Amino acid sequence: MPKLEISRRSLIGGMGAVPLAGLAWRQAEAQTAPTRKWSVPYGAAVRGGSLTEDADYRATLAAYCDHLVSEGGLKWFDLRPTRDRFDFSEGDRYLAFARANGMTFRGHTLVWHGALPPWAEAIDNAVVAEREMIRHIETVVGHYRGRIANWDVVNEAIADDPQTAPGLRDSLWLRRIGPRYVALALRAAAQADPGAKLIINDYDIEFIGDRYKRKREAFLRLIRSLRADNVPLHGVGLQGHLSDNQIDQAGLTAFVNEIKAMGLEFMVTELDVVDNKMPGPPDMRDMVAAARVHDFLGAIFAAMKPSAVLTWGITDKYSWVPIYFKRGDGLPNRPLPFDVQYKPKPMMQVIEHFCR
Ligand code: 9MR
Repeated sequence: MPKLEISRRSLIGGMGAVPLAGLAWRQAEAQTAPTRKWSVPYGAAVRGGSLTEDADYRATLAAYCDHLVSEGGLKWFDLRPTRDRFDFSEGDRYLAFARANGMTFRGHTLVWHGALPPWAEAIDNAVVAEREMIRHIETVVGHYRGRIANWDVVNEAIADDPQTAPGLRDSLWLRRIGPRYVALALRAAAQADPGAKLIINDYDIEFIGDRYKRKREAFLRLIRSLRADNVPLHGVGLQGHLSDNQIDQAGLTAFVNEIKAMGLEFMVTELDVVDNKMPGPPDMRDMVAAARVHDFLGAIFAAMKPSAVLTWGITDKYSWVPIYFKRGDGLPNRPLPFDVQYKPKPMMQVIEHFCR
């Protein structure tokens, strides 16, 4: 494993003060502070090719992250190219990197509407769907039993605009098994590794607007019904793919308060800023993105400390955002806390401000 190639001083030292509202940057303190083990652990999603090829990438992850999660590798598409073959090579590699650097590795994701291989998409009946879903969870959680302590068991179960209860997203799992697939998945995961924390994860509940409010309500409805049925569930993940939409701070704080009242953990699982509709000049855009993250984390921390904050990648060099949300002005997207040269951006200051 490479030694730390970038020091905290060289990363943070060149930044200077950033005049972000409500944020006093204590540079001297930051230069001597430990880079990890913040009071709320920080982490990032990791990518395979970059991990092999890019030493600065490895060093930045090792310098800042207490958690890692894989962007791919543990999705059905990667794990199960055919029905009967489970390929753990990518996941095992991420886990080895995480462990060698004293990080914990979270599993993403066991049951999702996306990233399904063609053979799974083609499942056309309830018996096979249930059998394969359970076999998947038993095999994958079983393989990592005692080594992956935190799983996104069900990802994005809520419809984008839930008009009527229960408001679940159309997916292979809903179509073939019905709404009970969520509880089935959680129960199977608990059985496969009773020590693992089980999370349900979703997005788009943090913005101002009726659609987001409806999604928030549907998500809470699902969580409450799982609790009422004594389904094993330890926490709720909010992805946090932010954008030019304003954060509904009161709504988000109220949501997190509900989670807290149920005795569940809350974590931020995929934070980044989709910046295709934000101002052009990079400096200005970085400030707007940081302010958005400030609003988002501020609303969450007003209710409770999350158990972790993870960004969906760590550097603008490697992100899903340009694939789907390229800018009209041709300028590169800047969705993540470090730029392409691995210099921390104001977004990282905001994360540190809340988490350290
Ligand atoms: O960033 C991920 C991208 O590299 C993959 O191609 C894609 C499909 O597997 O998934 C992306 O990650 C998604 C995550 O798994 C769930 N929430 C939304 C993320 C961004 O699309």
